[in-house]
Amino acid sequence: MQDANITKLIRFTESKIICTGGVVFIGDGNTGKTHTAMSITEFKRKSFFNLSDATLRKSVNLEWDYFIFQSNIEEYLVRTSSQIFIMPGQKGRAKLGEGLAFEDAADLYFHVAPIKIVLSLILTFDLTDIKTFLELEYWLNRAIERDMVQPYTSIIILGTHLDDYENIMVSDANIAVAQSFIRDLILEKRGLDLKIEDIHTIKVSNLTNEGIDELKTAINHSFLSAFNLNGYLTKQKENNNHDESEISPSSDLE
Ligand SMILES: Nc1nc2c(ncn2[C@@H]2O[C@H](COP(=O)(O)OP(=O)(O)OP(=O)(O)O)[C@@H](O)[C@H]2O)c(=O)[nH]1
Ligand SMILES: [Mg+2]
Repeated sequence: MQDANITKLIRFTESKIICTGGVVFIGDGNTGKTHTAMSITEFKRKSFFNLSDATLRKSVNLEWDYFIFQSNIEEYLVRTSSQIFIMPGQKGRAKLGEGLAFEDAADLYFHVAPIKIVLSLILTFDLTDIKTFLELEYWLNRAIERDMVQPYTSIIILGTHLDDYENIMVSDANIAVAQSFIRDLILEKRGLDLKIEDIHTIKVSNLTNEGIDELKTAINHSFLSAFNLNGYLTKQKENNNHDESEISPSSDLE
C-alpha cells in the first residue's frame, strides 16, 4: 500500500492554492505515451530522460517531466503541478542490458519518484489500432497490482492518433463501454466505487495538438477532485460568513 496521506501535497495561502501529484501514463508500446507527455509539457528537450538517443524507437526507461496548470476557483488562483511519469509499453521484464520493461520501471518508480501518489492514471491506446485498446484491461490490472489506483486517483482513457481519421477503428461507443468496464473492474478488484466523472475519456492528436487542452483540463480536474477543492472552498466560504478566520488546510482532507 502506498502512503494515502495526500494533505502534504497541497498548500493554501490567502489567495492561492498550490498542489502537486503524480500523473502516470501506461499502455502498449508505440501508442504515443511519450509524445502525449511531450505535447502537454511543450517539450523542453533535455527534460526527458530517454529521448537524447534518437535511434531509440521505443522507450526502454522510466521517463518523467512536469507541467504546471493554473486555474481559478472563486477568488483563488489554483496552481497544480503535475509530476508526469511514462511507463515503457514493453510488458514484463527486460533482459539484462536491454533497458527497462514495465515491471522494471514500476519497481524503479516507487524508489525514485518524488511523488508516489498517482492522482491521474492515463490509460493510453492508439485509436487506429484496436489491439492497443483491448490491452487496456491488461494495463489496468498491472496498475491495480502496483497500487496505482487509490480512492483519490482519477482515470483518463486516452486515445491518440486522432489526426489519422481514415484509420480510426475505435468508436466513441467502444470507449463508452470501456469506461463502464473500467469502473466495474476497479470496483471488483479494489472495492473502489469511482464516480463516472472521475473516469475521463479523451482523444488527442500529437500531430495537430487537437484535444491536448482537454487532456490538460482533465488532469487538472483529477487534482481538484482528489483534494475535493470545490467542496472545501464551499465549506470555507460558509465558515467565513460566520467568522472572518484565516484560511487553513481542511481536516476533511486527512
Ligand atoms: N499520427 C500520429 N502519430 C503519433 C501520435 N502520437 C504518437 N505518434 C507516433 O507514434 C509513435 C509512437 O509514439 P511514442 O510516443 O514513442 O509511443 P510510446 O507509447 O511512448 O511507446 P513506448 O515508449 O515504446 O512504450 C511515434 O512514431 C510517434 O511519432 C499521434 O497523435 N498522431
Ligand atoms: Mg515511450
